[in-house]
Amino acid sequence: MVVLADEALDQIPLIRSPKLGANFSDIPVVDLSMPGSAEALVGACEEVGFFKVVNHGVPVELAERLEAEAIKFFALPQLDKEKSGPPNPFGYGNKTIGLNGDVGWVEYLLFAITSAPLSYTSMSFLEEPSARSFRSALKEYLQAVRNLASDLLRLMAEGLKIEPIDAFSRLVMGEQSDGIFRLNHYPKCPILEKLNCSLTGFGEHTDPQIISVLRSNSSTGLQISLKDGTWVAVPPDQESFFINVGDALQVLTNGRFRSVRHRVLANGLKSRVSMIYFFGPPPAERIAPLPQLMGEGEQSKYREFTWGEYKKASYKSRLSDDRLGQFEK
Ligand code: GA4
Repeated sequence: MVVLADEALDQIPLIRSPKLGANFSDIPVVDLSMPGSAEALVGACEEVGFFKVVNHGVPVELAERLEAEAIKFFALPQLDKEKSGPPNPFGYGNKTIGLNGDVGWVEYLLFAITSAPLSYTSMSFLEEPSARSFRSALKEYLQAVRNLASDLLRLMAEGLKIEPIDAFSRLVMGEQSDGIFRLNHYPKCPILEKLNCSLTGFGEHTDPQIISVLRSNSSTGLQISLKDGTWVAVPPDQESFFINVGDALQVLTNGRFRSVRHRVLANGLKSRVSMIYFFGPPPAERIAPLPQLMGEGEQSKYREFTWGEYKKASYKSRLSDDRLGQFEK
């Protein structure tokens, strides 16, 4: 590991990569206003496990309002922010990720989300009367992104030609479903401009859930790993949403869809703010390939587990671990 003069950076893995920043111009785009979007979505989930959604119908102002509230929060004095932490696993976190020693150049807020009625874990700063605008921006944003996720999951069933049309969406829209919402702030790190390497903002991993819906500001940093193992940078687009296939969806499709490995590198010049809604099923839900998707005689590639079991195993793992590996047959 390269040792930097700044002590705070010492603990964070530096990724050596001279050519970083080359953008991947082939990120699949799903245009919800176009015919054929269901097939485009399925193709993207199979080939990459990642796509960008345009003409999604979520007003850009909703994301901008929440982003502005998040920026205000992250600008508070450190001690004030820490009153809403540590994340165990929900709350404010700074540099440490998860419970097993992962670190990154990032601070964040993690909320558990329950549906029907939509609610989120409270934390110290949200109780303040001054957090009213944060709370209303959060609720409106979450509701809009839930509707988008529901549309996308229905489109997925349509594209795969399976019934019922809510085969996927029912898993994450029900009362007991297990959602998580994350607001990330990756401070800019000017010292990087002088070094020929990058700094880990959020280390490589796959998301355990079904799908994740991400929106970021216009700062670069997100990278995804393609089938051949190469890392490519995702050009930011604050008007679009980016969707990750998660581990649970890979299992539900018996490996047909790909849970995409991704990571975020710190930016030297501009801080990055991202918001991600992770859609998980109820803890008791059995995660196994949908029978409607299995060909004749096709066997499941995974041994059976519930979402609760998978989550428990996830929290015992390190970020970069191959979490699905231990459930493969
Ligand atoms: C990755 C996806 C989501 O950000 C997250 C993360 C969670 C956390 O930050 O607390 C985990 C990580 C994520 C997977 C493995 C465990 C749990 C950190 C970690 C090392 C909120 C999630 O659900 O899983």
